Amino acid sequence: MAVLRLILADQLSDSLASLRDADQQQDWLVFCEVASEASYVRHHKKKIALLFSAMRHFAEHLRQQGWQVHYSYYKDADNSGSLAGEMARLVKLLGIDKVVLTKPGEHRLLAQMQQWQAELGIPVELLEDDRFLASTDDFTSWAKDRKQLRMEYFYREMRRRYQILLDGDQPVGGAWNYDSDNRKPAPADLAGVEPLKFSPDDITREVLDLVAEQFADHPGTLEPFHFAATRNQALQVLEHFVDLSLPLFGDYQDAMVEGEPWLFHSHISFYLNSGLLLPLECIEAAERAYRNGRAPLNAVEGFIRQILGWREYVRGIYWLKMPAYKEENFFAADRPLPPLYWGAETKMNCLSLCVSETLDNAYAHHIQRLMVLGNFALLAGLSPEQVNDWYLAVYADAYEWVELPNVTGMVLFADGGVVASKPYAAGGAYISRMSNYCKNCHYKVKQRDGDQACPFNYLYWDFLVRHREQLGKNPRLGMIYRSYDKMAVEKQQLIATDAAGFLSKLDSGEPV
Ligand code: FAD
Ligand code: DLZ
Ligand code: SF4
Repeated sequence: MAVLRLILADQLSDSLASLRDADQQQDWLVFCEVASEASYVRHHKKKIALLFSAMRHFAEHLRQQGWQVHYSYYKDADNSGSLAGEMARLVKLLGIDKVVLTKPGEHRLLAQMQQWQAELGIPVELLEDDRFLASTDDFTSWAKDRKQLRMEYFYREMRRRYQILLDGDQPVGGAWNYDSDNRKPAPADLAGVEPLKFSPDDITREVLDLVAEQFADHPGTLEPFHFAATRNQALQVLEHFVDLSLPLFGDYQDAMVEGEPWLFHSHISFYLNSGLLLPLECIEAAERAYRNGRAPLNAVEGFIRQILGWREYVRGIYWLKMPAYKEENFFAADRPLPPLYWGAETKMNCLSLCVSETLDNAYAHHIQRLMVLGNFALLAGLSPEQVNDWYLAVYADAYEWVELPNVTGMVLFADGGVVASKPYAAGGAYISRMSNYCKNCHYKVKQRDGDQACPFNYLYWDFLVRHREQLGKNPRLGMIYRSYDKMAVEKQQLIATDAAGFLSKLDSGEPV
């Protein structure tokens, strides 16, 4: 019986469930570069190049291992342009009796694939994606009967289950979480570790030409392009991080520095999410560095928490709450995404830098995504649908399972508090403390009102006042509302006037 085993762009792992019991003599391993997936949001050029190049390299790796591989190239004359179209075409072309695939990371695609058996008229088997450390069933049982789904408790269970950073059954060092040690502001001259860069080989070069030609209207800068394209290169990125950046990862995890987009972060999300790296090997590499005295506990625990905790947790939330989660809009926010997110002029230096780094690199680190780009979207009341589409398009590590809970839950509080216990809203003081962005800004971060005041300052209060009905009873915000109530009425009026003036400028398309 000939089985077609479809491998998606983010399923580039030898250990993929659908490869496990494959038959080298009869089965076909199939990759499809298709217009529908490359364009359902306007993905960053570098993201498309990264995935097409990694797919082509992985297909070659499988061919060299003796597999029959069919690869639908983007420009093939008979490429139908969609995954469903390619399945219909290839089932006939290759004489296929059955289709096997590992479940995708997006609800949209899963819903389509669940129709394929009826559409194709042959059995279609969808296997669980067991490259994650918590299955969707594990997460559902953890979530059952809990009033609150806080990441911290999920993370502790995962530490115990995988025996990570434990002494017996207790956390190494006596605490589960060293986050309070991980908030050092950036010294003025802080320079990050230069990321490992790979020169494009012939396969990548061909992909870069294709993307330049076919996706010229997509956002972002295509070259220079230095991402890893193979597992071997991705492993080098991991090793580079553990050796050079991990020791300082904790201290400067939340720091932001003008001209330093990469700092001490690992830059492995591209490879973890496309399957070139697996989560447990990254966690174990970090734990080994701690046990060998090569990195301190706050750094190692902080890094491991991101992968064993946050990454698994957001995936659990996604599958638990979809499809309704995509429609969540707790604050009924409906302001369109302003053109500054696509690089239009803004006098706000923090936003301008984070947007331009995003468009150049298809990357921004967590605090830039959360406390600058996300904080502004929250305070300005931007439409969750448009904000989600933006994050999904511009980051090379973005797939809906990970992007949506971070944006709808963590950044916009659009789920009403499933992921976060209060909105991550902040005034300019936070950005000023954690970065050197304010030094070169048109606005004055210490100024509270007037034309020169940092917009984050009045937008912060205006947001809280606008949403008092939804947030006023949140115990974590009680003190903040009390300090607003103690402000002089004139001060409260200035906040309202400045915010209204700023938002109307934003709406009229005037640079802010
Ligand atoms: P590091 O800082 O070195 O962290 C190590 C790893 O931990 C990351 O590679 C990632 O796999 C994991 N991780 C860290 N934080 C999170 C998190 N909140 N959720 C899930 N995994 C996490 N991450 C994505 O992989 N894809 C996305 O589309 C994405 N969208 C985001 C959108 C917003 C608004 C926010 C606030 C965060 C988002 N993140 C996303 C999480 C995080 O910003 C990125 O994982 C991280 O910046 C990737 O860079 P790094 O590999 O250098 O991470
Ligand atoms: C993001 C993406 C892009 C740009 N192109 C393709 C493609 O051509 N073929 C493919 O199999 N997958 C692609 N993807 C990833 C999918 O859109 C989707 O996000 C993931 O497969 C979900 O698991
Ligand atoms: Fe951003 Fe305000 Fe600082 Fe300017 S002053 S960089 S707008 S936080």
